[in-house]
Amino acid sequence: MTLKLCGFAGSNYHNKVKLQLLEKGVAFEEELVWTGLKDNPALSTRSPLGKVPFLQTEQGVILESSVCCEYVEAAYPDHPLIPKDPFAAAKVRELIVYLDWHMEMVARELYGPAFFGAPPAPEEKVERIRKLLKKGIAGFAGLAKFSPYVAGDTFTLADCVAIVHLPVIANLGKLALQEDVFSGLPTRDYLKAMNERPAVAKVNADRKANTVLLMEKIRGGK
Ligand SMILES: N[C@@H](CCC(=O)N[C@@H](CS)C(=O)NCC(=O)O)C(=O)O
Repeated sequence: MTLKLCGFAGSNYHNKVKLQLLEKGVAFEEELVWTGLKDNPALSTRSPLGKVPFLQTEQGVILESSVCCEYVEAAYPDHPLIPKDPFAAAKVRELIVYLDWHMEMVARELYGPAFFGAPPAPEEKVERIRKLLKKGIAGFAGLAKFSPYVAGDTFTLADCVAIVHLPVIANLGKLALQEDVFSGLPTRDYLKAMNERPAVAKVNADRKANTVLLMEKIRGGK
């Protein structure tokens, strides 16, 4: 059975795993699984929290994007995206935790009003998120190298995560916080350079096409 990545291409967590698979040259299929539908056994029977992405493997389902990525690294060791050296590997994983948990998950609290037409968030929530997000980004700024990759001179799994999260967080900053949350960091030049990679360009093209469908579904209340 070919490995299946289940989710939708408008999701940054889906794209984190997709970019890894493409960069490594692993053969896989995508199964379109939406979230937020009322009756959706394709999701509810496989993902107890109703979240995507997940991997459908010969042995069963694997949930959570970071766990999926670790599985992919272990099961498909060619073109490794985590260094062999334990310290260097830890530094890559550290960046991933910062990006996922101290930045993206914080910004995500305002995605509803910023991107999906939900009612505006109360001012105190906006200010709480601004403070937390700035703290997370300041922490990330102390770790990220951008030389030219986020962990140093080699493309790693941390780039797969940075490439999918940084643009969403930057947009969130503009729309919900009215500020350039990455001012002083070379994120724009980094993302432009990364988009020259065929795998990144494909992920971004698929994301744009799928986001049109996603917005139609949201507007149609489906
Ligand atoms: N910690 C999860 C986060 C995944 C996540 O939040 N996915 C979003 C789509 S980008 C989702 O499934 N949202 C639906 C929901 O939370 O109900 C992971 O890393 O896989």
